[in-house]
Amino acid sequence: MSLRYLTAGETHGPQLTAIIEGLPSNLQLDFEELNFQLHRRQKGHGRGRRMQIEKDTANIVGGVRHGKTTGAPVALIVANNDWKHWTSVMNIEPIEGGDEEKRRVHRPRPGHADLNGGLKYNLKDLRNVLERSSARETAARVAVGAVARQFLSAFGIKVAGQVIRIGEIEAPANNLPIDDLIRITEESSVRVVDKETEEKMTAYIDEIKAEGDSIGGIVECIVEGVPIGLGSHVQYDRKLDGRIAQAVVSINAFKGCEIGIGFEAGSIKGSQVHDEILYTAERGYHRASNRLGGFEGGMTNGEPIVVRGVMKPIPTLYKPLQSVDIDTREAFTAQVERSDSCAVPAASVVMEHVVAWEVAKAFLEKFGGDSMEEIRANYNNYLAQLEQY
Ligand code: EPS
Repeated sequence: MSLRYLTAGETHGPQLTAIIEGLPSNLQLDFEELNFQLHRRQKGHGRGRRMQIEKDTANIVGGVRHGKTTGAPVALIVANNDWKHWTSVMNIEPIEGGDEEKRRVHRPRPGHADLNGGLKYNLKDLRNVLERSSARETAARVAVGAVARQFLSAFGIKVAGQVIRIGEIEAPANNLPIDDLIRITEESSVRVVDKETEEKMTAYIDEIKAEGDSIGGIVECIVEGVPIGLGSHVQYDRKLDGRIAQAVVSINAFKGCEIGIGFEAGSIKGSQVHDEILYTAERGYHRASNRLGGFEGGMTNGEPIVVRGVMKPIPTLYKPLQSVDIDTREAFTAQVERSDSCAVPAASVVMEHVVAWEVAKAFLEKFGGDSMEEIRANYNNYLAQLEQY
């Protein structure tokens, strides 16, 4: 059985819940580190008032004893502090005199799941759609990914993220060692390395917010220390780059994904794209460059995985867009609602975690075992095999 997870929960419901299955036993968990990752997702210039209400922590309620996984499913919950303001509207059981009808949503917001979800699930209260489609769910995905990240870390695999673009402002390229990248971006309110870019981006986000608008951007995730041969060329759904692309595009508001130089590969010559193969006794087989972002044939080639994702601007706008009321079928312009003007820095953290999850899953498929010790033995055996090759 391969690694899998499910999440449940609404943005204004009591909590988010996740169950992870397929983790080995004897993985030592660092709870502080888990909550640190959740905290990272809440930060970033451009976040709205909701993040002042929430203080996300992962509460593990199954599958772990005295800090170590047992091999049983790991269940975890992230409470919604905002729930206390929504108990009447969001009550699980029917209640007399509840606010459900009063707060019924019948005006679908362009760019959200509202209308499609209402039509598809035959729901006349669009709150039933928006509550689940909210990006609040990414808190659960980060919690799950943070567990995967700790698993990867036990094998020396590191994950970093950075913001590449917010609207018109692009960050200059850098080639920092991964530890420096992690440290420096953590100090930035927009998760960039360059200070001047940070200032430009924050001023730009403020401008967008003052206009009542929102802005998207591009984020990059790098995974270093990955062995050669995760994923496989033999079947479409075993290609790890394809699985990463699915995971990235499934993040709320993401519209695209690039591996390595991505779309640029369509406009330059083959000789300028492919990474030449080198061999030294010290490093074994490796590449002269990493334009293909660590993948050939759907398998890792030992170079760092480099993935980019593009996030559209958040569709909840203070500047209303035209839509149609589902009660009257008449046109209206959407009312003002609480929103983030830019969540790109937070999305960068989410992307790190969904990518970490896919890499951990592929790692377990290749070196799978029921305990960390068994996996480590399999892994070491494979590394010895590579050395002999
Ligand atoms: C979101 C709308 C806002 C965001 C929310 C995602 O929440 P609310 O509707 O309560 O104002 O704050 O993000 C989070 C709660 C979070 O944890 O990231 C949406 O509609 O997607």
